[in-house]
Amino acid sequence: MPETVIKPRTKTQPKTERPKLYKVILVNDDFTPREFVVTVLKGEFKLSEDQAHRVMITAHTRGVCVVAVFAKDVAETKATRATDAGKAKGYPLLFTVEPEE
Ligand code: TYC
Repeated sequence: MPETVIKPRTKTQPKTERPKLYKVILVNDDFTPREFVVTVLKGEFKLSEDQAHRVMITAHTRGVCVVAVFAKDVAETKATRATDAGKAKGYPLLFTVEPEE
C-alpha cells in the first residue's frame, strides 16, 4: 500500500494595491488677497487658522506649497472647488493636482 502524501496547501495572499495619493498644490499669484487664500484653505481643506496661514505664506514666498494629499478624485474635486471659489470673486487663485512620487 503506497503512502498517501498530503501536499500542504499554500495560499498566496493577493497583493492589495494601495491607491495612489495626489498632492493638492497652492500656486502663488500677485492679486488674490492673503486673507482670502486663508479662508479658502480653512473652508475647503479644513486647515486651522494657523496651518492655513503657514501654507499661504509658504506659497507666497516660494511660489507653491503642498496643501494636503488625497485619493485622486478627492484631490481633483477639492482643487477645482477651491480654484472656483477664487474665480467667483474674480481672483486668479489656482490649486493644481500632482501624483505623489
Ligand atoms: N501673493 C498674494 C498677495 O500678496 C497672496 C497669495 C498667497 C496669493 C498665496 C496666492 O497661493 C497664494 N496678495
